[in-house]
Amino acid sequence: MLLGRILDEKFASLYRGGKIHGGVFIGRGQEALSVAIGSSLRQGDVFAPLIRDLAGRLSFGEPILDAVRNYLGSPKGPMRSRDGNVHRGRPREGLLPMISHLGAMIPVVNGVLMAHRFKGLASTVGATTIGDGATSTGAFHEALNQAAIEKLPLILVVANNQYAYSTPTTRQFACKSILDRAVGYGVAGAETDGTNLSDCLAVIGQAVQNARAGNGPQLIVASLLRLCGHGEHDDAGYIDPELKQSPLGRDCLKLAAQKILDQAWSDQAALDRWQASTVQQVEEAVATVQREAGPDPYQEEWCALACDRLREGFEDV
Ligand SMILES: Cc1ncc(C[n+]2csc(CCOP(=O)(O)OP(=O)(O)O)c2C)c(N)n1
Ligand SMILES: [Mg+2]
Repeated sequence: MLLGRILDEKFASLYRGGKIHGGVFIGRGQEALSVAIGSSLRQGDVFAPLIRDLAGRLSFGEPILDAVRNYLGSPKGPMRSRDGNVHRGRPREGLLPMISHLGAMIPVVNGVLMAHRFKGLASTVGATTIGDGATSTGAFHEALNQAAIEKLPLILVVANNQYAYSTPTTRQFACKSILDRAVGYGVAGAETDGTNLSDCLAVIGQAVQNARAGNGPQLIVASLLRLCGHGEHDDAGYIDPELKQSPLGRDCLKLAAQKILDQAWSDQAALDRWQASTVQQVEEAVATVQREAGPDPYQEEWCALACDRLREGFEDV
């Protein structure tokens, strides 16, 4: 969580300094939920993160350098300078590169899970996240229905952060809770407090266990508030001040730190050391990438690292 927060803040700062072109999208306030997904999965599982999932990516095993190289346009990055922010991944390691069209990652995860089934790979699961706004897309409905019919081991986590851009949830759906939709599709559903790490770990851990045991798709709805703009270009001035003061507006990172102190699992001095060493880790990664040469279009073979197989003349031996 700490690494995700500090790295996100570094990207925001580089963006403000004009060092990152395009958009920067951060997950401030959503780290507990995201980390709970990444750390509940294991090798062989599939994770399809969304824009606010840097913390989840890191806990699933994405190297810090992948994120930094992608944002700073290094040709050593997973997408070789073609993408400037979040559409990166390592498909062979189960980390799927993000498609921006909302809802589109769910059928992709379904497809991978079907392929696992055809190959006879047992007990792997696939998890993906989606925002409250994106639950209204056609892709979401079609894919959840497909997963339900095929009884796929899909864990679909909805981060209900109360807004889609500036549109509040009252303008997005008329049902009381997004969880009501689980009933309509015949899938299991559970709610979690997205600001509370322990709760997220318990609920998502259980959902992963259920999916792995063959109980079909699991819909998790987490309530929280986006503690930042949609992207770093957005000052989020439209967010209701009452929501900020409500329990939804609590900072999951501060709550987790407080719990560590309350339970006497560690002390403030240790938390301060973690903070300092994480800042150092991030600064070193950024310095490393800033020393790397930029892309050279004349030397480039124009093939993404992820898809050798699509290259003309590629032979699978
Ligand atoms: C199908 C589709 N429609 C519109 C967009 C543009 N868009 C990108 S993010 C976003 C808002 C998403 O809100 P939500 O799903 O609540 O996620 P959040 O940003 O709050 O995490 C929109 C409308 C898109 N990427 N895909
Ligand atoms: Mg939202």
